[in-house]
Amino acid sequence: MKMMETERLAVTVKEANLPDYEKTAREFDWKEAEKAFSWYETGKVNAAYEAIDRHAESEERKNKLALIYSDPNREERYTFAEMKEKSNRFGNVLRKIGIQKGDRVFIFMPRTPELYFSFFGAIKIGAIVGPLFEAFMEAAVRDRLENSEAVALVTTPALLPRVPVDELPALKHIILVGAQGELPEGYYDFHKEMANASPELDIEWVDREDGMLIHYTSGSTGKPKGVYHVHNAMIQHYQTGKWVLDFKEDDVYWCTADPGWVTGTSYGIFAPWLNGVTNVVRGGRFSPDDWYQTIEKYKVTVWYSAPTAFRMLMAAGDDVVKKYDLSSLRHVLSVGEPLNPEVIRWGMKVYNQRIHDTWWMTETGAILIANYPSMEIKPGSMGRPIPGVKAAIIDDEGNELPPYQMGNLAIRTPWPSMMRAIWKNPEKYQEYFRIPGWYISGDSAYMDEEGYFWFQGRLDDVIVTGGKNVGPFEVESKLVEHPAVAEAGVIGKPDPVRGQIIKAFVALRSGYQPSEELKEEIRKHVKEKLAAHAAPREIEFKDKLPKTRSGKIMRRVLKAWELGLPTGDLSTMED
Ligand code: 6R9
Repeated sequence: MKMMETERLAVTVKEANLPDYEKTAREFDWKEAEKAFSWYETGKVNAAYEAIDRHAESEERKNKLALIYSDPNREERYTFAEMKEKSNRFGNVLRKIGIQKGDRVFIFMPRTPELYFSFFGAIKIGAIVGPLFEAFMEAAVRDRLENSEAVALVTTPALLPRVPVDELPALKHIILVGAQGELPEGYYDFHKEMANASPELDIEWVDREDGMLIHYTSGSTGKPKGVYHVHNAMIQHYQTGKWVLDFKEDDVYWCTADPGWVTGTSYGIFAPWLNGVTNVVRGGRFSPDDWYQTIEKYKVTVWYSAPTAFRMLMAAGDDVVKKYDLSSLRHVLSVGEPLNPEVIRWGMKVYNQRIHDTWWMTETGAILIANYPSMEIKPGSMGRPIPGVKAAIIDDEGNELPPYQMGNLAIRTPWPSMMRAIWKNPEKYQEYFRIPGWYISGDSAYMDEEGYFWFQGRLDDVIVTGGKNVGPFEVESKLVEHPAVAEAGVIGKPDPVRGQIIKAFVALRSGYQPSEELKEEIRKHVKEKLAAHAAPREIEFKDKLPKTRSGKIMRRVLKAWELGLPTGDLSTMED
């Protein structure tokens, strides 16, 4: 990898919360961030208290809007005081049925206000919450409830058939949102119980290292892993909300992620509410018109989404953008996958906003590397580590590699929001820390001489063709620059001569027909704009690429299909 002239996008957000990166990175200590919370003095903590009650008890924020919820059938608004009351009631509902500190309470339902009341109610009494995507089918639900030994589940009558209750001995209580008629023993009507519960609750004060959340994440093999997080993570949710999301008192924030994905809890729940910011939640399915309407109607100022969504919006065309007034937007961010430079250029054109990429993982609990509003963006780079965190590229022996050398993206341990365990799987947990002093992310990247990190792919995805390392992301980004290409997934296919050849799966934008000429034209585009050795030797057109529910292109599935191998765990794949 050689040094290169990179495109740079100048700073547009002048009064950002991180005025001087170098200085903050030099001087910052996590102890500083802790001082924002009362438990700094008492030692006892509850993240739900800090996110909701703390504001509900303050004169300035108690009547401030905490949640603006909308979907095609519902629109509701709740102040911090109302959020406190609702979550208190739900905490009492859980206590009444016998839920105790440390018990796992799972939530399997669509994004609605009840999901958020349940989430905080459970955390307030010290339970550990497990949020599940509403789209999970029976096998996915079973694996997660079985592994976590969840005691209670909040769900809806429509989703209940996918819960194999009889096969889950630990699961004692089912709370149904929208229950009708008489319920058998062990089942409860959410709204009825809430109405009967007290609005006052004795919060369970816990230790900062006590459990708060389990997020299941799938690996390429085996069952999904239960990534376990503790209350202490809130320090980093709060601080990255300030520095990276750049929260200010009057912001209206919209994170498009579902709480079934870690982005939907760390940044759909904790970061905004720990900072006392008004949070928009949009239920229902993706549609460009609905999304733009959401921004226009609620005057969203800070918007956190994902590359897959931006690519879909880009494919929907510029004309829809023009139908809406998006002038409230002041800060746009992305996470989950590499953010293609083409998407950033398009964002500048149609939103007049730089899209800020951020990097982190379920396991890391919060953002670790980011493009700050106060910093130049280099399109295609994930940015620089947050102050208080050291990231490096290391080889398999733990040696730090010089700039531009591709290797393991690793983080110095610890940091506040780091996972504390893989639920009931200490061996898996240890694998991340196999090199002493480092967390090994499993991503491959390089760093440039200014300390910006450049993602190359998951380690398993890196392609070695004719002796050269090629990151699939570079090739995919070139592919989506071509006007016919909506999305692309690139894999290495075994080849007797070159070791691997590059194969691209391409979904076309509407209006384009698959043809041999088009393949040739696309191949030529990559060859001329990137490198001859990086041009895909094979291109296959697909209507859709396989993706996770959080929108990530599943290259391992493309590879398995190509090679006729087992696809591994598919529970997180979209329909
Ligand atoms: C938050 C989240 C983690 C994996 C991670 C990496 C990919 C996330 C990225 C990115 C390139 C970015 N990823 N952010 N790749 N650029 N800005 O996504 O968590 O679902 O656990 O996924 O996602 O491969 O290792 P999770």
